[in-house]
Amino acid sequence: AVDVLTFGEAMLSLQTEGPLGAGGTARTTVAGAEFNVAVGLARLGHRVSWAGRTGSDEPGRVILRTLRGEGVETSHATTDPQAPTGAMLRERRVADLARVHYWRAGSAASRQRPEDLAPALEAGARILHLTGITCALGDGPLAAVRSAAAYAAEHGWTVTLDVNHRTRLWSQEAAAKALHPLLPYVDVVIASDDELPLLSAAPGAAPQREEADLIAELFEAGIGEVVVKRGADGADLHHPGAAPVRAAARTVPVIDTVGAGDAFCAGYLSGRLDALGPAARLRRGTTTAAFAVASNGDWEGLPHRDELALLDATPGSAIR
Ligand code: KDG
Repeated sequence: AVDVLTFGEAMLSLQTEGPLGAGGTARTTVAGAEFNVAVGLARLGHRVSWAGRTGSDEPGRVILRTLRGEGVETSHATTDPQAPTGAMLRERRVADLARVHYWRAGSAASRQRPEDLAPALEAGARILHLTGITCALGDGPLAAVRSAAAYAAEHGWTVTLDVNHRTRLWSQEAAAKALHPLLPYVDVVIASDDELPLLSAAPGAAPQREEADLIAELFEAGIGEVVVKRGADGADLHHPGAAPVRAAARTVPVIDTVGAGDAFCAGYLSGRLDALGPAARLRRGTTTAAFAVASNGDWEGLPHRDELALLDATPGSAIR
């Protein structure tokens, strides 16, 4: 069995250096929240399996080759001969503001079905990592998330859910309707502060509610651990009946914030796998997030395990 099983849409990603309308060249790479988490965990030495669905095309081959090159297991990934691999364009509009365009309707990943995951689930894992993005891709992917979560919960795995709300994919109402029923299977919720209302039983009323009440509601629903991501303000960890544990974000030059949340997840899950205490796992999450923020691309700059202490070096220094 692997340490972590994850699945979701990985896409060909084109990234411009400036506004799309101004023309110019774009860099090609791979993006996708679960892809980013898988790479982050593999670099930290964990065994990860990515079981998403790609088209049988060149972007699909690039995704699988990149995952394999990073040491992620892809033996349970599936290909769909009838649909293309999804794509996205990340347009750097101004310095640290990116605009995203998607071509993912009808993509191979949007046609993922529960039965595609059977071999990956049978192979086993300690953690099943899910994100709300997969739930937004269509009825098949949502059913795949539900059945995988139910299987993992029944077999005693830890189920982690990063809400990862994407307003370009679905409305708050649709997200709340899909995500709330998953909670009985989930052990660890990871969300940014503004995403917590999406998990409430009464999402319409939730935006006005206090964060503490929303977290208490998650505990009542059986969630054992709530991790709140606060970007430049760090992250905090909540357990029922215990005082929250907080971690500041690490101060680094901001190059590109996209992917920071996924990088945080990879670091946090790595800390859990290593049985680190709450403060140390948050610290690993804020450290991996800082690597993502201080480098170009979602995952390219993520640290290998022996690089985790790199950010402790004096800024501007060269390691000789
Ligand atoms: O978290 C970074 C992701 O946003 C990116 O890799 C693409 O999965 C993606 C999405 O749906 O936006």
